[in-house]
Amino acid sequence: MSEPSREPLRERAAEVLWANWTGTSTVPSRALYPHQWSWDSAFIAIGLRHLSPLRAQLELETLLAAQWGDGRVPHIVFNDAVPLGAYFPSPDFWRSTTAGRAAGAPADVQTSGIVQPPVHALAAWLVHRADPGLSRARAFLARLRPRLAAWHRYLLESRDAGGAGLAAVLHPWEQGMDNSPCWDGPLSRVDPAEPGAYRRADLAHGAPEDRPTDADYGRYVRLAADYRDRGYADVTGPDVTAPGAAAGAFRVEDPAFNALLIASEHALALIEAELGGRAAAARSYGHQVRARTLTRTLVARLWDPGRELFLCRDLRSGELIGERGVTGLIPLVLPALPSGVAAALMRTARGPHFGLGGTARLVPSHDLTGAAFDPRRYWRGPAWFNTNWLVAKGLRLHGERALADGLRAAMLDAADTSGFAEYVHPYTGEGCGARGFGWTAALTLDLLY
Ligand code: 2M8
Repeated sequence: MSEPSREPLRERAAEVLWANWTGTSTVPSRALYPHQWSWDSAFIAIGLRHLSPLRAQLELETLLAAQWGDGRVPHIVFNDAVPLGAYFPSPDFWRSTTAGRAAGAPADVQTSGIVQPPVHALAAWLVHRADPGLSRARAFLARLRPRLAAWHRYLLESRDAGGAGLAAVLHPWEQGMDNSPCWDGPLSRVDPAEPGAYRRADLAHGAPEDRPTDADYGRYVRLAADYRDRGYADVTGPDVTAPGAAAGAFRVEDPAFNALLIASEHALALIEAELGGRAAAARSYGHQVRARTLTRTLVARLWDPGRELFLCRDLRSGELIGERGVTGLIPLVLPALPSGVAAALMRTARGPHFGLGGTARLVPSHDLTGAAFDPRRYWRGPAWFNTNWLVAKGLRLHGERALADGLRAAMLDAADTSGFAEYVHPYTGEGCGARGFGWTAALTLDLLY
């Protein structure tokens, strides 16, 4: 789309990405998040490909070089040039090079031991398409393909805690919407770590009322420490509710996490087809079949026809969680979604809970009418650019062009006026959290190309 009036915005978005580039990857924010984050990198690569396809390839290569032997892609790859105290939990908390050895953590780079949503194969495919010649010359897809396949295998086998075929998350940081009200129930079972046992580096850079509470943080730390102390061993099968099983304290099947896995399975099918040959053609077909099967499983496990929204399933209780989070709209990105489900989701997006095209400027992270809604506090209400980009993509896919165009324009305006804020107030568009934020700038660029 040629929009001369948006040219200054494009230039400023590019400046943010150049400023956040470290030489091998991009930080979400120099101040608040000074390392490489997994799903941030995938979204950043999707925007960066328009400026430098080479850097976009390097971004994903750097992340996947830190993959563990069991296939997991860590949620943080630490930059050892950054002082330990700059971010908590720092590498000495995760101890990946010692506690993670059984799972095959790399010895030459420090990482966390948990994961984030698998947007990577989707990003790799989009990065390839930005410059197929460069991609082929560097064997970009050929080198990434086995790593992406191992990553998905890890999620579909080692993380199938519910036994139904979907991947489970073991920590709110894994799903990425850290303090979403969807987690309040499952988190209430977790005993918080002692407040004196750690120091919240995030509060040096973010307003406390925009960040998760101390009560939440104590529980995040406890869950992560328990997982670390088990050597990051994953437990699947029916014993997750065993008494005293700290391993099972937080186990949730999440719609966005699984929808992104399915979208990435579709992308892996395209990657295999691009690589060519008989074996790749067979693998491509396998990914297509799996994506369709997983879409059916997602609907069977997490669709709530009454609320017309996908919900999270608490595997500890076995029940669906009644909170309406933006996670429940993200399956709109799936091409094989039954048309009735897609139509219902679009009604929900426009309705009172998310207010799209009506009361809200951007899709909020949580139900506008819910008791837990808070327009400033992180993932409990503010609008985020990655989720809005996904919803806009889904609306377009399912034929809602006018609504998608309106959302795109609102995202560009909010990115512009907020200085590429980490998240914004869903009614006013006022910026919150960090500025010059990586995926905000990257996805702005993607909308402009
Ligand atoms: C936020 O999460 C980190 C922990 O991973 C934090 O709060 O310190 C979330 O918004 C997450 O989705 C995001 O990937 C990360 C870095 O932008 O920040």
